[in-house]
Amino acid sequence: MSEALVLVAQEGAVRTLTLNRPKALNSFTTAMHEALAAELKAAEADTAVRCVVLTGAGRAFCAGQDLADPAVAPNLAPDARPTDVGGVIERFYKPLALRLRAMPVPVIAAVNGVAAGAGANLALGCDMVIAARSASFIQAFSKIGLVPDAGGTWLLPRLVGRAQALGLAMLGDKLSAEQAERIGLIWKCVDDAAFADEVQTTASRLAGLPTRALVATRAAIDAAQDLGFAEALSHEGDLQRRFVASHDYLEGVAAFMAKRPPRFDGAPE
Ligand code: T3D
Repeated sequence: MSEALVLVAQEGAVRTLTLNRPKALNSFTTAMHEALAAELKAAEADTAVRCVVLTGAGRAFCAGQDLADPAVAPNLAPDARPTDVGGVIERFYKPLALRLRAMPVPVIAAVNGVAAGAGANLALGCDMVIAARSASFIQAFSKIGLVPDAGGTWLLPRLVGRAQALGLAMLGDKLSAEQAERIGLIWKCVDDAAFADEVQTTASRLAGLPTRALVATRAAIDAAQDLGFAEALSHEGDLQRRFVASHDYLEGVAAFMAKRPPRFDGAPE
């Protein structure tokens, strides 16, 4: 039996999904897209999951689209019709990027090695990117005559500003994890030896925090990009009004007053 294209592991409330095509640097085929979508859907539906970690098997995180996949590989025959790359984006990359942005729990990209093309932007679309020091990020699109996709045109300028976004996207150079941390593209770069522990510790911490408030924080920060200051303040007020009714708020305040650690359950308010 062939090995699963996405490996699944559960430790406490942390669900780890590992892209598993190491020989092709975990690049996306249609089948791997389908497997990842199914596993994200399963994680969404499982109330025992309070944090998802996305990572890659072997030496890469993900090299983006599998350029040999018949669904997208250019057909060089003289009378061939162009492959429907736009259709692939609509069917697979767009739903994947949207799903990550709407997950009911925090999502960490644990970038264990090279993240190229859509693989880089898949990582950047997660809530937090932790990269091993030996990992790297490449906006590889310009090297093959394409533009950034999987959310790259939206994410890059918001993360690092227009100047850095254009430099990264036009030149397509390899950016080390250390540089990525320095310019604010990712949350953290950690030594390879400490990487697995750092990912698990951060994931466990997130899993023990008030899940609903974390997810609302993500949504509010994203929404604020398109709001004026006064509107953002009002939106924050609306959210606080909603969250003071939550069990996690009552627990957080009770724990503070009693000088004990809180036990958040992440339940709906
Ligand atoms: O086209 C559409 O559908 C639109 C959607 C586009 C989304 C995109 O992601 S476009 C960008 C696609 N990705 C790339 O262009 C990256 C291609 N890969 C690379 O540039 C390099 O492999 C890396 C810089 C990522 C790593 O380089 P290196 O030297 O460490 O490894 P390598 O030797 O190049 O690759 C190792 C193997 O993985 C190799 O196979 P082999 O020779 O051992 O049998 C290589 O062909 C394979 N591989 C790596 N990336 C891909 C791939 N095979 C298919 N597709 C890949 N993207």
